[in-house]
Amino acid sequence: MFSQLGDKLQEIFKDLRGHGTISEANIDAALHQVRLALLEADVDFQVAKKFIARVKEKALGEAVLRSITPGQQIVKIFYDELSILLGGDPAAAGLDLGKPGRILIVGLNGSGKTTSAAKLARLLKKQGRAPVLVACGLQRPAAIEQLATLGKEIDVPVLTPDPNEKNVQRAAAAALESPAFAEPPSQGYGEPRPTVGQAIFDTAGRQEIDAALIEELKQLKDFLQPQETLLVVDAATGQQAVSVATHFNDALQITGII
Ligand SMILES: Nc1nc2c(ncn2[C@@H]2O[C@H](COP(=O)(O)OP(=O)(O)OP(=O)(O)O)[C@@H](O)[C@H]2O)c(=O)[nH]1
Ligand SMILES: [Mg+2]
Repeated sequence: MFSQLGDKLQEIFKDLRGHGTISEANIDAALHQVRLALLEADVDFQVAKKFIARVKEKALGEAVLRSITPGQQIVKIFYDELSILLGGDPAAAGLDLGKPGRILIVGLNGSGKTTSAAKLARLLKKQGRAPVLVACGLQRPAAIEQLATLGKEIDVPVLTPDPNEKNVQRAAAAALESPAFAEPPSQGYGEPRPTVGQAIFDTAGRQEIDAALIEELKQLKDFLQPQETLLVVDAATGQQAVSVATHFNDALQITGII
């Protein structure tokens, strides 16, 4: 998807650069083609529209059109705005090493929550923190096993609920009282040894239309008061990602996206 979009943009930019002088009509034509290319790449309509409006406003600035290399400058505006659109610099998680941290992982079924929870735990461990993975997806026993297996691979403790526990809030409460969270294991961490755990709560997948399950997540969030609520989305979902992110954000005020 991105390589096709890249090829198209290259073509459009090559054409723009070729012009010695550039008129508003040249810019409009290029923007029209870029918009089509974005929509063909399954970029959300509103996102494409806002992007085009921002580029146009900057490109029509006097300084750009009167410069010696207007084509080059406009290509640079495109490039800068595209970088922002694609995420800019990743933000660091707002976790304080000195305080116990709680990270809630949410997302649609099969979006990669459990895998991302383990990747995040591995990253935090590398940074000298003491992550603990907590299984809060209680519907499927295999989901708990999956988290336990991943935790073993990266040598991070995994807190699993009592097999009879059907209430996620109680499962989360039990995990927070567990010694693994309060006192991270003495081995396997660098110096200085972290004194408090960073708990990552892996939840069961939801469909954005499933109000009851979303409500359960809301209650879990109210109970946990996590510093971070991270939404995991599959990078290949295209424009659907916008509606998914909007729904989850409305219900849970997410703080970031993986
Ligand atoms: N290629 C690729 N596959 C991934 C990635 N993350 C997860 N997967 C795969 O996607 C599938 C689903 O990943 P999970 O982490 O189990 O997703 P989940 O959101 O926890 O799924 P549920 O708990 O069932 O809702 C698995 O087969 C993963 O191996 C990724 O970054 N790249
Ligand atoms: Mg999972």
